[in-house]
Amino acid sequence: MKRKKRKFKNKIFILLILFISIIFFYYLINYLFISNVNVSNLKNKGYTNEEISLLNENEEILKYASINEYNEDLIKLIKSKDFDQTKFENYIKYLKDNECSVIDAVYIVNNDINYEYSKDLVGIIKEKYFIITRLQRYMNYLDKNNDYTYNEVVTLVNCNRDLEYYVDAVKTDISYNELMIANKHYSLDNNFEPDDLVVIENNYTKVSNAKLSLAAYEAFKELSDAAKKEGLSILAQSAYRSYETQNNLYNKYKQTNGITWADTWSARAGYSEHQTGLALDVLSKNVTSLGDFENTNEYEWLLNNSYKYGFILRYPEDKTEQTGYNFESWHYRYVGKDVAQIIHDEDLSFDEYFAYYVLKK
Ligand code: DAL
Ligand code: ZN
Repeated sequence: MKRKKRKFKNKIFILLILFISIIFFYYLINYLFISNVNVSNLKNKGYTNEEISLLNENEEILKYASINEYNEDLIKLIKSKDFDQTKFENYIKYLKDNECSVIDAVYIVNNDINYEYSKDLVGIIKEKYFIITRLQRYMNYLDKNNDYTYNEVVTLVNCNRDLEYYVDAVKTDISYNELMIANKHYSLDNNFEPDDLVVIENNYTKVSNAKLSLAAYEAFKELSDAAKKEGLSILAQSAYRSYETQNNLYNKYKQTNGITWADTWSARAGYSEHQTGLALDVLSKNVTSLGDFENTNEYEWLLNNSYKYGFILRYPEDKTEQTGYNFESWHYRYVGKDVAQIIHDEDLSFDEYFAYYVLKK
């Protein structure tokens, strides 16, 4: 009885070994046969052993190499630092359709760019503030302004300078709250009025009944107090302006100085940041003219410190092309501390900040 059982056990064991061996040899023969065919095929095409082992890492690539002629770019491609195996087919197609280097093709495909190759394309897409949905606009703008640098093209298109002031303007999205934009491309409804306007206390303003949105006002008081501690006086001169007030102001400028002058110094009604309740013009105690403000210690202090309180100089001297307005040393815009810090550190106009960081398209 015992012997019978042992015999049975041995049989099972032998069968198992046999089964495992069959499977092992099946795969071994298969592997040796297939890879030998491939290796000699690839060797005949001109690939080195090192290259073949690289190709061998991915079935799709191996297959491609074995049915096509020797391709130096293929090796460059799989060796490149940012090569992504899942995009293999796209690289190959881009390289086939465009005369460009492997490095450029990898960069273009990795960034999901589907656009005919040119040196300009690479220049544009490598710009820090490049926004993919604006690619065609950048290329068109560059076409019309081929003396501009790629940086200028991206910056100006981000500020919508390829569009026509007022004509192509759209309604601004007020749900961005303290990041809502008002400029020659984004307008406010005639009846838009912030619902949290507060009257500025007398010791923070040179004019009575000046108003700001609550958060902007709190931040302005903090700013003004900090300046005061350093012996400086920063006071509101003009803050919130309704559509009607702005309309009267603009029309007065237009009548007195003509439309070109008016449009570079004043917003048309509906396009003014003053209507948002988030902007204000400032002066110091002893200065009565806006034009003189840039020569004051207060202006100097604001240049270095306003961002710490959430304010930015809205129309800087070196960004008039972006903002569409002349340099205004007196006009500050509340955006909150975090955003003001970025705008300060990256030296952006609010217009470009808005396109790249808020709208993202
Ligand atoms: N001065 C600025 C541009 C305004 O009128 O809103
Ligand atoms: Zn202003």
